[in-house]
Amino acid sequence: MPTRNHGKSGAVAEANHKTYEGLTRQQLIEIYRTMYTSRRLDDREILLKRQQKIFFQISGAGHEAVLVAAGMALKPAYDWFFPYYRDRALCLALGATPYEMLLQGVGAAEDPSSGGRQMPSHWGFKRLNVVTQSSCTGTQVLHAVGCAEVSRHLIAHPAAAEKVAGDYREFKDVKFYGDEVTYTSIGDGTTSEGEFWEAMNAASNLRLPMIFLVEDNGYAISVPVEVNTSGGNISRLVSQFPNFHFEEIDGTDPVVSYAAFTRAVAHCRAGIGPAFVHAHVIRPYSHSLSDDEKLYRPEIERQRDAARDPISRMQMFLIREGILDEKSINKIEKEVDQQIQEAADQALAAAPPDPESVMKYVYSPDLDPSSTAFDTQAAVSTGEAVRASTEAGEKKPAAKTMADLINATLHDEMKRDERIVVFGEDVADCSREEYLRQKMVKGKGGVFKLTSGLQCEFGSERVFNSQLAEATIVGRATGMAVRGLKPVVEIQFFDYIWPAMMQLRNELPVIRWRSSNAFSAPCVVRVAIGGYLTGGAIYHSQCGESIFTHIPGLRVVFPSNALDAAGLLRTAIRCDDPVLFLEHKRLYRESYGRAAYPGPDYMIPFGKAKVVHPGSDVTVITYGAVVPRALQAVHRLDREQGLKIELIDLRTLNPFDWDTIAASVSKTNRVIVAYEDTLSWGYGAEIAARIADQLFEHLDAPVKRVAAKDAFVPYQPVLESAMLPQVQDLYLAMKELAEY
Ligand SMILES: Cc1ncc(C[n+]2csc(CCOP(=O)(O)OP(=O)(O)O)c2C)c(N)n1
Ligand SMILES: [Mg+2]
Repeated sequence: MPTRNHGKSGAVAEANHKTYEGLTRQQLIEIYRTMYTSRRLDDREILLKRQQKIFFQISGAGHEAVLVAAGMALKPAYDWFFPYYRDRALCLALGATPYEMLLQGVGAAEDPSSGGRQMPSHWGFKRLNVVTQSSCTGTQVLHAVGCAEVSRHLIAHPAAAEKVAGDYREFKDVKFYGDEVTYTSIGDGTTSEGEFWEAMNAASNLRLPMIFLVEDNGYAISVPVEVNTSGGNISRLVSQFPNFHFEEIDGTDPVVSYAAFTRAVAHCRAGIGPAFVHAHVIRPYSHSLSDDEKLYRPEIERQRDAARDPISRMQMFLIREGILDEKSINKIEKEVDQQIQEAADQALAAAPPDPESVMKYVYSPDLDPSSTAFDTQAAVSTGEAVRASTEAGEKKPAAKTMADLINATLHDEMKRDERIVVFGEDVADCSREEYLRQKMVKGKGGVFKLTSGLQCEFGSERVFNSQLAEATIVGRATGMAVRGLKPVVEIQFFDYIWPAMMQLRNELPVIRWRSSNAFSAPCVVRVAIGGYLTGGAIYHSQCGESIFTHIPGLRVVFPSNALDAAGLLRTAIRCDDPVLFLEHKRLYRESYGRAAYPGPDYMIPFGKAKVVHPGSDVTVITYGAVVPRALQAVHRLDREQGLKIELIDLRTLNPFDWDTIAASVSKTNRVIVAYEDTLSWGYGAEIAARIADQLFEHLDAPVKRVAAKDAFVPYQPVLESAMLPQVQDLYLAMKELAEY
């Protein structure tokens, strides 16, 4: 532990050995050097922006002292960091260089944070464990929660850290020491985001080894702190969260900040719980170069801030304590300026990225889920085999529902891969384990029972109930996946996926691309989706898959039967990309599409459609719960009219199987795209547009869509039937198109 010494120095010899909250005189000089480097880098970037040599600037000015202190109290490449855009001085203290930072400013190919893809000050340094960040205020705190949980998991399951050939684990290093701490930071305004409160609640409840730093500069762009924070002080509002160590400090003083961080780190490393450091800082350079604070802050207030500028305060401190004189300060400053000049010259000469590279790293470059590696045979006879073996007089394997096979697949995959954790709302058998142990209850295992028995089999630290907070479910999963776990999480109803939308649009699928493949977050988000429930109504019947297929980087899967669900879920788990796995509630226990369990290695590659019914007159392209409905119509048309309709089940929506579509439409020359979601702007719009674009000369009739009406799914069954596409609608559309 560092010695504490608050007294004024006496004799010279004593002064030389004096420490300041454990910091030596040499360390204080280094702190000043780093603080000054941070400020001068901001100044240089501002100049470069004004010269139009870089394209954006946001500064860390005024925040340097607390950030250098944090960087010194924590360990790069050992602890984990989820910072925000003001954290330049933290990254410098951890070991990032001015040159690396300026590479991001110019958008160079060699920019280690993003390869020219992100604005400057969007930190990401893989070698230091500084994890890629977005521009969204507050999303990173939930990743930090997930990251902080990982050490605990790995202590209990060391095999989970091992590399295993043949799936995503081959490409996903897992580093852990056991007592590492996760750091995350946000501004005062960002404490108003729900994700901040969700993260505080999770960290507190789980006693996670993580530090929240709030860099309170009194403003969120032009909005003062009292507007964002009731009573104007965030420390007061969070003070009742259990298990926390709290610090409220003058963040313009590096010595005070270092002492606070040392105590916070000790609390976290000891495994007692999280820490909250509320640092009062200043913001001398407006919000960004696009902002002029004179429009909303009077001169007097700006002068008050200027008097607390950490750079000049630290200079005065060093002189007052006899650590440096003016001459030596000037010398340091000259050295730093020289270093920045050289770094800037070098960065400006750095090569830009190759325009051809822009599509790289949307998905894993290592593992393609549509490859033959994911095309495996069932170990036992399943659906199709049932009929053949029955004919041969063999014993018929039990036909299981989609719910059964998803459960069995989860079970086998958890057994195979200790990196898998399962969480969500109600997914555990019973959070109060003693009830299970004493056999007082049977256990729930999901509102649809899809995760039933998993907690009993694999333990409460691998299968658990999350808080009722969808952003937390996806955000935590993202943080875990960044560090190498494989979360398979559940969103209880598609209708309630929306609180997680920020995480699902701006974080999870973007991490690989925006970090130029330095980081990735392969995980699976299972979601119960769809209607036809008779009484499901507006908030238990939604579809909306096209909203997610519109997101690059996210695989989207939508099986229509039990066997496909098993094979596709296994591919989702073993692949190296984030996957949204949509499970139709109506199909969970449908008699259509039941099958025997295909064994623990059965996989279906993504992007391979299935021709459910061959035909030559019309092609129908669909997926999910419309498949069995369309099949009924197909059989009826065959019986009544002798029409041969080719029915294609897409099975996966991103990627989708264009080859099968093209081959079929080229043969039938007539095509319907059918889907359960609302008609306009739906998934079928893209398929129809591509057909019109690329298969125009093969068409003998207009491309048709059959879908739900453009409203909401109602409660009363007659209204529900009127809203969603029915067998009769499909029948009429097929007949009409065949006759066109
Ligand atoms: C979710 C989200 N909403 C709005 C913005 C636009 N925005 C960027 S920074 C900012 C203010 C942040 O203030 P604060 O949290 O106090 O941090 P500071 O910039 O003052 O350090 C806003 C509104 C954003 N980036 N993300
Ligand atoms: Mg602020």
